[in-house]
Amino acid sequence: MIYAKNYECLSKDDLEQLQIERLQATLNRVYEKVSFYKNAFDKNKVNIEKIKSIKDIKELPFTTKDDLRKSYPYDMFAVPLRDIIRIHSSSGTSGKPIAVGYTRNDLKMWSHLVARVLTACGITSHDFVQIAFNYSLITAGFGFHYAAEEIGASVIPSSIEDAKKQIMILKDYKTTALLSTPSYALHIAHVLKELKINPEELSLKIGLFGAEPWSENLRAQIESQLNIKAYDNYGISELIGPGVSFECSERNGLHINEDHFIVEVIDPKSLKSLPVGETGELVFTTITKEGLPLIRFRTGDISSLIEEKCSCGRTLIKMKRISGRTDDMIILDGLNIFPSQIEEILLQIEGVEPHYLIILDREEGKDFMQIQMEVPDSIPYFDELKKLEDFKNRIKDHIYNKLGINVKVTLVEPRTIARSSGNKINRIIDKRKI
Ligand code: DLL
Repeated sequence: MIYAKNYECLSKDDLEQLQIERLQATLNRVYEKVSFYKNAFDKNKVNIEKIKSIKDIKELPFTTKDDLRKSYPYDMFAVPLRDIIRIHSSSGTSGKPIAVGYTRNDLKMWSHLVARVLTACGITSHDFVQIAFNYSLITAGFGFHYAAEEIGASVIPSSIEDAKKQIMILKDYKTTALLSTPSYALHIAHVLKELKINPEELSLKIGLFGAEPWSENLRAQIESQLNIKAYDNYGISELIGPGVSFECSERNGLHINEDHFIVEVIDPKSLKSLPVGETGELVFTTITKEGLPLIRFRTGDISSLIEEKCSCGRTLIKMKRISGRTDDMIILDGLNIFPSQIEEILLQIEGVEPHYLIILDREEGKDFMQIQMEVPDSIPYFDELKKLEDFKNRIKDHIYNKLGINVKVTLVEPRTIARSSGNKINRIIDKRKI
């Protein structure tokens, strides 16, 4: 099912026409209303009259998180504060938060975009949608809530209650779709197993997960443990929240809502645009937002674009799932490694539980990576030293074969590594910076 066929299936020419009209209107508005953009355009000698095609977007300056931080809280809003009717903020996982203001039209548009996301993974008015995201300053809870109401689903705002309560709700309310971070879904699956509840006793069919990086292997684990089909979706609060891109039934890349966001991929070092298919940093320009319009916003997220006909019928371009961030990229022995690569490799090893910590440290001037894992249930703790040693070596060798790096592996008691509480989970401790 497609929520907005007239926009999600536009021909390339029609889409470009719509984009350029919306871009020009946005540029005029930000130049007039936001002093940051007036200064930036003047400084870079940008004549907005000359931006006549989407390709010309390269002439425009970038906006960074730092620019937004410097204008904290309201300096980059493009409307008077009386027109802002909701304020959220970025999750602030890396630094000071950023205030995001929405006008009435922004909120309407947001619900519409997230309704596309829900529809693409098969959620309809017949579904019971359990929203296990935090309802707070961050965008996830409210973003999904109003969209699920818009499509007429029965909305269960369970927020981030403890996993046992989530399970009680899943069972009693006959939830059919679970929305959460992937790590929280995994935690719920784990508690379900502890409670000896067979997932087949639940009515759950669909999982819609996002807000943090996850791998194909993690998807497979969540799907088998919860007996569902799991879908990825991506968004950023500065841009709107959830609703930027989403998987369809093909689950091979995330369609970008291009009639609202113009996407580019750039080389984060040279800042040059990269062709479709090449991996780099995602950059988005909002072309319909009123409260906080952003021009060439550098996300710090690493992905690439996929331009191919999708069997779902949407013509919206797709992006690959996020492989990491420019700023959580681990550099070790000159190699660039993303935490998602480590996860992908770990989960290929038999007996490995998807709970781990990556600790980066320095000893005698040499950086090293330590991976902290839990002893698998299949090896009774301290009982079988040889088996534990073999298990550690298997992990070390596997990582060395795949990535060419030597890691230290330490084992801790089962269930001692922090589980997701519903918020984004941090699996990296970089002691080198401390
Ligand atoms: O996480 C919005 C969101 C909520 C998206 C719920 C999807 C579902 P922020 O808190 O501003 O917004 O965090 C944005 O989270 O730059 C990515 O690094 C990361 N992120 C979001 N979705 C994904 C995803 C929300 N599907 C930051 N895969 C982004 C990987 C993701 N990373």
